[in-house]
Amino acid sequence: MRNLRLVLGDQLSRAVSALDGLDATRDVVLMVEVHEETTYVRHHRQKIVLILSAMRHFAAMLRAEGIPVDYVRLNAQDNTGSLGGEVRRALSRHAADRVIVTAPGEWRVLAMMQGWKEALGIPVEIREDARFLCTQERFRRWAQGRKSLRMEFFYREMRRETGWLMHGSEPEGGRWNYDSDNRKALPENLRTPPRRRFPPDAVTAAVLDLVRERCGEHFGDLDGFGWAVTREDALAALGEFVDRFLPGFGDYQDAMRDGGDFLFHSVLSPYLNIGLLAPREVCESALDAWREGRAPLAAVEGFVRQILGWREYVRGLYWLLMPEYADSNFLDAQRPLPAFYWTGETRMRCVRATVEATRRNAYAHHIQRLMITGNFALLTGIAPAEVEAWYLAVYADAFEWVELPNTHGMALHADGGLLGSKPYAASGAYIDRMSDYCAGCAYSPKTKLGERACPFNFLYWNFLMDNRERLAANPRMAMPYRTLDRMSGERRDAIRRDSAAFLAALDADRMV
Ligand code: FAD
Ligand code: DLZ
Ligand code: SF4
Repeated sequence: MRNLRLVLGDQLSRAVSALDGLDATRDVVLMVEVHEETTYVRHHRQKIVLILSAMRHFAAMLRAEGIPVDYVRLNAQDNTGSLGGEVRRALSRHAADRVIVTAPGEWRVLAMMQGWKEALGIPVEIREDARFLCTQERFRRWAQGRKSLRMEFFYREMRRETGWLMHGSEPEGGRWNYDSDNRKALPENLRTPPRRRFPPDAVTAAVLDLVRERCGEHFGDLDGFGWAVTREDALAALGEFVDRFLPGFGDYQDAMRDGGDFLFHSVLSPYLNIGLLAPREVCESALDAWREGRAPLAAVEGFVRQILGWREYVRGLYWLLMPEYADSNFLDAQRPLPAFYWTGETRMRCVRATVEATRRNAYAHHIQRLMITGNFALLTGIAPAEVEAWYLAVYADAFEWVELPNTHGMALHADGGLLGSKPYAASGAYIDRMSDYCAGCAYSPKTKLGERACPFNFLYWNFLMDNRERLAANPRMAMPYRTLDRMSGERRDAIRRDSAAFLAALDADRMV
């Protein structure tokens, strides 16, 4: 039997299930660069370069092992531009008896693949993606019959199952979660060492030219492209993170600084998500650092929780709840996405800095995504689908299985609280405490009303007023509603007035 084995641009792992049992004397691996995948959202140009260059390097690595690879480039003559079209064309070249794929990371692509069997008239085997620490079946079992699907409970089960940071049946150090130690603001004089970049080789240089030529309309700088595009370099990035940044990871996990693009974060998500690194080896590197006394428990627990907890949990939820999940709109948010999400042209320094960092790097760290661009979209009622398309496009690590639950659930509360027990809504005081943005802003975080007032201040209370019926019964919202109710009617009117003026300016595309 001759198998055509399709490997997608985010499946670049030698251990991917589509390659299990491969017979190099008969089988062919198919990899295709297609217009459809580069444009279903207008991805950041660095994301496209990262994926296409990593695909080309991965194909070269397989060939060096003696595996036949049929690789179709984006600008190849006759490229049909779609995954389905290219599989069909490849079948006519290779007379295969069966197509083997690993399940993709997006519902959209899975639905497409499920139609191939009939469309191509040949068996199509869709294998489970085994690159995760929790199988879909295991997650379903955990979720079944539970009233609350909170991450923290899932995480504890995963800790017990892996034995990571466990002392018998108890968590190491006596606590499951060290988050309360992880909320420090950055001391002003603390400098983070610069991040290693990986200069483009000839393969990446060719892809950079291709993307410059074909994706001129897409968002994002290409100058200074420095992502690792091979497993070897991704491992070097992991080593650098564990040695130099992991010890500070916990303390400053929620901090933000203008120009501090990466701080103590790992910047490993693109490598994890496209297959250059495996979650197990990343966690084990961090655990080794703790065992050897090179990183404190709070930092390592915080880091492992992001991968063993959050990453596995959002993936489990995505496949449990899709496709209906994407359609919910609990807060009935309908506003279009403001143009400054693309241009950065706003007087709000925190938003401008986050958009500019995103444009420079195809990366922003979690708190920028959640508490700046996410929080602003939540408070101003931007339509979930528009916000989600933006996040899916602009980040190098964005694939729907991980982007959607984070945006739809965590940032926008569009799922009504399945993922987070309350909306992550915050006023300027929070941003001021966790960042240096406010010092250089046209607005003042200390001013609550009027022209100089930080928009997050009045928009926060306006959001609570607008959504009282939906949120007031939530026990975790009781305190803010009590504070709101203690305000004078005059003050509430003034909040309404300033918010209406701000939102009108936003809708009219005036500078805010
Ligand atoms: P670190 O802070 O160093 O964390 C370590 C690793 O933990 C990350 O590499 C990542 O693999 C994992 N992780 C951390 N937080 C999460 C989380 N909430 N969900 C899943 N995995 C997590 N992450 C993506 O990988 N792709 C996305 O498209 C994406 N979209 C997001 C959208 C919004 C609105 C928000 C609030 C978060 C989103 N995240 C997404 C989660 C998180 O912001 C990124 O994983 C993180 O910023 C990646 O940077 P890092 O590798 O430096 O992470
Ligand atoms: C994101 C992306 C891009 C930009 N280009 C390609 C491509 O040309 N070929 C490919 O196989 N995959 C690409 N990808 C990744 C896919 O979009 C991804 O596999 C699906 O979204 C499923 O997660
Ligand atoms: Fe952002 Fe408000 Fe601070 Fe300006 S004052 S940086 S808008 S939080």
